[in-house]
Amino acid sequence: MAQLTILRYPDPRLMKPSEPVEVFDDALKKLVEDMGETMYKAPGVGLAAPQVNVRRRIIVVDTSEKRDNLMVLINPEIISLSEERKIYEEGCLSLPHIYEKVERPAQVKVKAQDVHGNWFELEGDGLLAVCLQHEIDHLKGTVFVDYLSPMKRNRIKTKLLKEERELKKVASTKSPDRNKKGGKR
Ligand code: GNR
Ligand code: NI
Repeated sequence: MAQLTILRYPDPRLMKPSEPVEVFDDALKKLVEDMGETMYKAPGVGLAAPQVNVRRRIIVVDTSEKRDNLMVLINPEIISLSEERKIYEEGCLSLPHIYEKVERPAQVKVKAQDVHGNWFELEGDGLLAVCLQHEIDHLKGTVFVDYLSPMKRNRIKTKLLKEERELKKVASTKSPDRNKKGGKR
């Protein structure tokens, strides 16, 4: 088991579409396990492979109260969306501490493959419906802030980039390697 590094918005790798999974092997099972561990540790209710720098159509979701119901969806596709819509305050592990209201269909039906390649269907409402749509968006390269106004999105982008610069500064002054290769002090 291993924890994976989660990419932060606006990393361009989060904006690229993912490719379908074609081989259902042990490497896929290992990746899915590591994604589950990464999601629980974060903690989050979902995680998409592109968030951990893997451009494949793989998501993991657990919206259960006890956090004991890991769902794995490979090559997920939305089959139907309800007319009814709901507004939900969304967050994303790739945009730490950013929460904004997003309106989406309230119910969703999805088909996906399990780790063995067997197809199944899943229906969700409430947080599960939000989460499934949010994760499947990641596979298209879409992040929830793409639904906000350009002004709001830019404010968020600037804030996260500034935070990232601060994080890098702290990391470089704490690193024991800072004297090597002319690293900044
Ligand atoms: O952990 C998460 N919480 C969440 C809350 C409201 C709407 C969507 C989500 S998904 C998010 C984890 C994540 O970033 N998945 O891509
Ligand atoms: Ni997300």
